[in-house]
Amino acid sequence: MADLMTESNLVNRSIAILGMGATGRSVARYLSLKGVSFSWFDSRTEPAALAEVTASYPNTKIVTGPFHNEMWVGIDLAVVSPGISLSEPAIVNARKNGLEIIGDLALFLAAAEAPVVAISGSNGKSTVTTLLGEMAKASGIDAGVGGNLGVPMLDLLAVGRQLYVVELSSFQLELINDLKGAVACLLNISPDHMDRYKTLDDYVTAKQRIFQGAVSIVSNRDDSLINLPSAEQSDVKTFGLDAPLEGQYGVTNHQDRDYLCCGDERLILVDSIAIKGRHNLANALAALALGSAAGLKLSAVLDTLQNFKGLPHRCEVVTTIDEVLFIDDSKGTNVGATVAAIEGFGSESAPNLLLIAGGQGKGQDFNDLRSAASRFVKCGIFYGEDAQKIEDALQSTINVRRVETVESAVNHAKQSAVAGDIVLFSPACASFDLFAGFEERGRHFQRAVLSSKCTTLDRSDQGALC
Ligand code: UMA
Ligand code: ADP
Repeated sequence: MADLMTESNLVNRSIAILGMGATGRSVARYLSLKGVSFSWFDSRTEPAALAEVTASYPNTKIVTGPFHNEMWVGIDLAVVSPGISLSEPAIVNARKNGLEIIGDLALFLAAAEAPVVAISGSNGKSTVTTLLGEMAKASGIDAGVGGNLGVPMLDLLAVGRQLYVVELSSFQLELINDLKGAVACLLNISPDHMDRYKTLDDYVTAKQRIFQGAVSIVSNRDDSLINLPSAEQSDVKTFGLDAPLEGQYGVTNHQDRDYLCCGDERLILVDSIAIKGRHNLANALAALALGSAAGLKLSAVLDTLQNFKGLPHRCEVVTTIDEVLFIDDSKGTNVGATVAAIEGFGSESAPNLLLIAGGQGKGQDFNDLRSAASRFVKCGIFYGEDAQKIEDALQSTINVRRVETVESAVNHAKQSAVAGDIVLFSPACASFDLFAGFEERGRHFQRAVLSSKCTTLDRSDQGALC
């Protein structure tokens, strides 16, 4: 496929871009720079970027409104944005009729002239992608860092780059069969986007595509849903939270202190790593393995682990009020992430967490929260579109409270928490019922926590919930 995607071959294709979001616009920029023309389709009647796109591409055929079979007349290659489902009838028919359908990843891999590290997983992608980008910077390497994380990967391409570190979603992986010699990392798999996939198997299959054509692989040996390729197929490095075999990554205890290790070589003391929580140890191990696969300087890699404090809204400490810690994990957008956050901050001695969760459940099974909640959560405060579903799953296990907004959830938590408790905002859901995205949702939480009249807890109703 790569040969067909090179610049000289693209000029001879009749190309359609589907979607006018960040991806579609980056594809348009890329093709325009190469002097390749295209048509542009978006199934919304008035996509947000329509005015900008029309003004910037006055000579391009732009069609909005529902996709249909006739739109393919004269087209022989479609570049589809990740948010557009491949089960759209017009796309299903086009594929049946042999139309070539790709995503921005195929164009990117064909064009990238420096090594590529591709990172996927249900959770931890942005953390590990950013961490590895920081490690590269500390090693003095000019790396382009982006993908699903934010900057579309085609916008990262630049002459002189020495490395690309890209976060890939399952949507971006759906159309790829060959990673073209990239270093591929699959961090973990737990159900997500079940409103897009018919079965968990379909989602797992999409994620596993990251291994196809990879020159070396970094993956999680603790994750039973990941099917690792055999060592004969590729160079496979695993990480896990147990003691590692030779050449693998893991955690060992030496004289009562935990270390991240490669085989029996102790690399770094766990306590000196800046990102906290068990799930972040897995992320740190993955980054160590990736740093080695990408040829980064070990000293720079280790320095970065000591300094990188994590991204906003990922288990971010907001403040402590009257000995109650408030944590913003607004990026906890699925059950797997929230379970990791609960297990990361829960106390083994007695349930200490007040969990605030809710939003759009994306078809997930909230029963999967039960085991972690029963061990660590003293009460759950639920809001938003799928609050009832979370409550149904947990009400026999923990105390629950329903509220309308994130702000009232914070108020209830402030009234109920006692010294030593942790208020964990990890919604396990998408945010789009009430917010523009997880960042806005996290900002609402943080503002409510820090609101001036509540710099001390209101204890008038203390214990009302828990
Ligand atoms: N559109 C249609 N028909 C549809 C759906 C969308 O025409 O059925 C159009 C919309 O009208 C809009 C455009 O497609 O004009 C939007 O395209 P898109 O949904 O693919 O989104 P982009 O703006 O291109 O952003 C995508 C990723 N979004 C999704 O995968 C949904 C961004 O990840 C990514 O940062 C960006 O490419 C750059 O690579 C966001 C995301 O939520 C953060 N990702 C999911 C996640 O992390 O869980 C996978
Ligand atoms: P992604 O980009 O895959 O969404 P992030 O790095 O943004 O991942 O982290 C999102 C959330 O996922 C975090 O806020 C945390 O709750 C959870 N998380 C992070 N790393 C892991 C991990 N290795 N395993 C499970 N959950 C994780």
